[in-house]
Amino acid sequence: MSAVVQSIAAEQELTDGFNLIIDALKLNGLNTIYGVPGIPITDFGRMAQAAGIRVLSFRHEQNAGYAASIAGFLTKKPGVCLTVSAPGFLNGLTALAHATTNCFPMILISGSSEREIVDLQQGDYEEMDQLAIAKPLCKAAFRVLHAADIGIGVARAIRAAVSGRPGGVYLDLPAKLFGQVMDAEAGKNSLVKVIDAAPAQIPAPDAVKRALDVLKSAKRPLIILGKGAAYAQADDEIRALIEKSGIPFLPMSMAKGLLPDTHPQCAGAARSTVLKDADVVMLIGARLNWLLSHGKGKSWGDTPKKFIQIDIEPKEMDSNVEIVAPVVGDIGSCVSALLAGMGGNWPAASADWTGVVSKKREENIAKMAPRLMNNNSPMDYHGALGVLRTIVKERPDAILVNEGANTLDLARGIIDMYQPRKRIDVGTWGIMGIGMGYSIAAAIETGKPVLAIEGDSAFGFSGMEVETICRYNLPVCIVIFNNDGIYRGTDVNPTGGSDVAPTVFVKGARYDKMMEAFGGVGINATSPDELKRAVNAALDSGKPTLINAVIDPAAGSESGRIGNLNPQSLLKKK
Ligand code: ADP
Ligand code: TPW
Ligand code: MG
Repeated sequence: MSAVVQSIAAEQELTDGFNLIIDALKLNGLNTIYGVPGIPITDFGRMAQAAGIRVLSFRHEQNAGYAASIAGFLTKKPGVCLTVSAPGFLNGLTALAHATTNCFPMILISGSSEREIVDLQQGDYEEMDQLAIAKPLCKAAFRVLHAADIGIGVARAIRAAVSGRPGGVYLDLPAKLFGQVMDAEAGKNSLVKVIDAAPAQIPAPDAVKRALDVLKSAKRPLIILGKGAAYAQADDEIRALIEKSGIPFLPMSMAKGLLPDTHPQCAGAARSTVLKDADVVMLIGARLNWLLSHGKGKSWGDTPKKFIQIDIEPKEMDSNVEIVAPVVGDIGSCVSALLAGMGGNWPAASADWTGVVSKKREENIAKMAPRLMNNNSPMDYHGALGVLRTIVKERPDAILVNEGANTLDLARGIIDMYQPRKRIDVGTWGIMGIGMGYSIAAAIETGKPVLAIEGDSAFGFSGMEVETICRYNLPVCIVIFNNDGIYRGTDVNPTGGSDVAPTVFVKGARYDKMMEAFGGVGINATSPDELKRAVNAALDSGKPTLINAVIDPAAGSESGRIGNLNPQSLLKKK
């Protein structure tokens, strides 16, 4: 209780903004806050901690924001990020936009300066019209001016974040609100426990029938699972649909593990074949954006396709190509309705087609296998990822965080996942900087060990949070694929000048020493064998560990797997 409240408490039970916000969050099961303290939210953080909320302090708001965003993905509850005004708010805003883009529920709560001064632009401490700036970058934005409206404000933020297509919500709390006092009983009554925050959205029976008719007509069907399917937590229904239909499935990056990548119907290792040759494609919680080449062009081949799409967002339909069977609703309800409609004797996908897919898949896996077993030093990507692949197989409940270019693309292809929501990565934007925020939130929200596989450049975006990882003693093992730079460490400055090329970093950097600075374990690994020993030791001990994995600077390729998107390549194509 703040001093003001205590002094008046004798006559009348009072409460204040601080307590009402805390009570509103707790009432709705939001028990963790990721943030950075400062005016005007320092005391709020202290009081929240005192009231039993877990308040995790970061070194930069962007990382706290990414942590909140992935907490939302992992739990289906909005992750909460707390920042100070103007600069802190802006630092958190990238993560809020990221959450919205990726359809993760998140609430960014920022303290803000005095409205009267901000609106007259009179130059307050950290003055900024935050609400206006946040609006175009999130799903919804609200400001609370009166303590009596805190309950409603928090309720609206929660509903906006998790209902329908999930996304980021901004909640603006001006400094004055925190100290506002009101009658405790009235305050308690003003709080709202949100009932059924993300109501089921049942698909129309016609839409389900239409989808089943199209599916039945298919000769070479394919199911694509996206991270919306992972988010939905309808794991059993999705598995039943896939196994009952016998249709090959292709998991998008963060949908890997929804069914094991080793499942006989998994077409991950036959991606180009299934995209080219399928005649009916059912998308479940995946958008036809750049990650799927917009559903057209060379990678989709010449076979005419019919698309079925399951998504909670009706506006997603026909976004890139015609969707002949849109099924709008939440994935759990839609997949259950499809299963019910399939009845007892649904014809399994033709053995001709599934045979072609399995053959391709086995060929590709066999081709890759010897490269994964090399013990070269310095390591190449395949040698290093070969051992990490085995470690993940042996520890399927560990959470894998992954960012970089080559480090991302090759790890995604090589490391099989076995359980849902165990792979979290750069997402829809291909963003660098999620690494440490995601690792922290994954450890906090799930209690499972975390293995972060990071490009040396990617790591740099959030590297200071290794202190946070050590401070909270989290079971996070970071492996840095250190190839001395972005994509490769071998570029040279064409002018011969003393500046190195823009993609090149300090040669032979020892990132492991950063971890030692904060009391964590740091290890330099120069061969796959050393890497294997170090990762296993880290995951066994649960101690914060950073392994500097020395990778041949010449091993990678420009932009990893998406070099074709570089303007130079686009010019050449024309
Ligand atoms: P990926 O990158 O894995 O292909 P996307 O982020 O492009 O996946 O697509 C996720 C889709 O899932 C979004 O269009 C979103 O509207 C949808 N989605 C998210 N949650 C649900 C849900 N519970 N039910 C139905 N659709 C959902
Ligand atoms: C926020 C552009 C894409 S990948 C990458 C950058 C800078 C780093 C690649 O190097 P890394 O991996 O991590 O060492 P590797 O194995 O290939 O050497 N800023 C943001 N997001 C993106 N995507 C970039 C820049 C980029
Ligand atoms: Mg690199």
